[in-house]
Amino acid sequence: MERYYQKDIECADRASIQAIQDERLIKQVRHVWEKVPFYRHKMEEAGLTPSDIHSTADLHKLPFISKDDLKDQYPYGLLGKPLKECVRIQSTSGTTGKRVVAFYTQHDIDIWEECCARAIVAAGGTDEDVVQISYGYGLFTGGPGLNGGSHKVGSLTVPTSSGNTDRQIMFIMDLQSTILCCTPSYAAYLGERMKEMGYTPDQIPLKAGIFGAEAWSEEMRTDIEKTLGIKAYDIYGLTEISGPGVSFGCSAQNGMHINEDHFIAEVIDPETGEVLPDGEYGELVFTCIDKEAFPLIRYRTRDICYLTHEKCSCGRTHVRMSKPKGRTDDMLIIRGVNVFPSQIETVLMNNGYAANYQIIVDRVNNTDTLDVHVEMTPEMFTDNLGEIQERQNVLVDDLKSMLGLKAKVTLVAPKSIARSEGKAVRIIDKRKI
Ligand code: DLL
Repeated sequence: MERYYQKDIECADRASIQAIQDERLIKQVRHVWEKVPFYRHKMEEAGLTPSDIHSTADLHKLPFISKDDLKDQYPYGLLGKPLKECVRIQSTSGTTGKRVVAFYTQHDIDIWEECCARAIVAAGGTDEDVVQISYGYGLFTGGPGLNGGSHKVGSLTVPTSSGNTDRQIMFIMDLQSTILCCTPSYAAYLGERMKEMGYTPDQIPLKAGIFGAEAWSEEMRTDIEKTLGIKAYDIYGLTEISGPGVSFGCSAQNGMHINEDHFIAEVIDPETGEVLPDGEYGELVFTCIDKEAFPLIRYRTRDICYLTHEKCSCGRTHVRMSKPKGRTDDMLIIRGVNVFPSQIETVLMNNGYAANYQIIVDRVNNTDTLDVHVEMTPEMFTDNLGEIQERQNVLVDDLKSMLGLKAKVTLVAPKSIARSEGKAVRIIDKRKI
């Protein structure tokens, strides 16, 4: 039977959700107009005052904000509350330029942790579970967010943080952990390591995993579920909007429910800014309607997905977002063709490879090159060059039909590509170096 952390709101009818959103949006717009000069200027530039926003139907009138705005306002420019009311910051793992620093009041933290609790309960978590959190703790939101959610559910929380793989496995086995929270790439690595150590899925006490923080394919989900003997749930979020739990997967494993009592989602055409209907891929945009310290309005996430209001078999009524197929800034343009790394991953996994690969893009004699390095699995490992060549050819053909582009494929030995304990680094774009 499906269980919920906050059934009344998670399964509320559309009219009730709409009413909550309308009321909170109006209040939030007034709040940022009064407290955050940045928003007042933006609204004035667009010829708007708070009295122009009567409901969510007026949301489209408000200007977008982007990561560049966040960088320009770093660190305190977007604060919606005095510093003395803020109790925490978290920050992005971004490697380029200034980091994004997000602020939280105690109220913001409570809401964030409730969102994570919803995700844990949706994955079957109860106060009898042992929840091992192998997302990084610290500035990254993964560890702290799920830690808070696990406390709210009343589960026994095991804050291992990321890394030290053999110790992770010792805790899984000794404490009989039932729910694992980490990035999908780290889950795959833990599975690989446990298999090497001789554990079979039925010996592994885990029953569910809550995996997110990076794009991962359905094929990778199936793979992880098989090796660890679990059901794998997706979880999505971003530091700017609070962290994990902005949306989460349910028993239907078909998209993620966005916590609509806190966030209004839109999908827009990234070129024109036009709002797109359900089912159409575009850039996801969020408006936080009850955030106090860091109230982002129409924030462009750069994540590419679509929304659906179709009824979900789990009983939750909140809109679902599809698995993000990548980010606008992850999309590679190779010889004019748009390529998402997730498409390459799908081809590899459909051919029996694990998600241990690297995509190397370069420009040689003014022509873009796409090189895919992929590890053979231990079972397929061979030094028979003919066989390797044959396997490479199959991948080249399949990539050609998926991408419409010729790639070079190099099969490499098992374990020769570095494993990641957090978000995997899979793209090396030498054109940018
Ligand atoms: O990754 C928050 C998080 C932690 C989410 C733990 C889930 C679990 P950032 O480091 O700010 O925050 O990165 C946010 O990661 O814009 C997406 O591009 C990507 N992302 C997050 N979750 C998913 C997911 C955390 N389930 C960025 N599928 C987002 C695909 C995801 N991409």
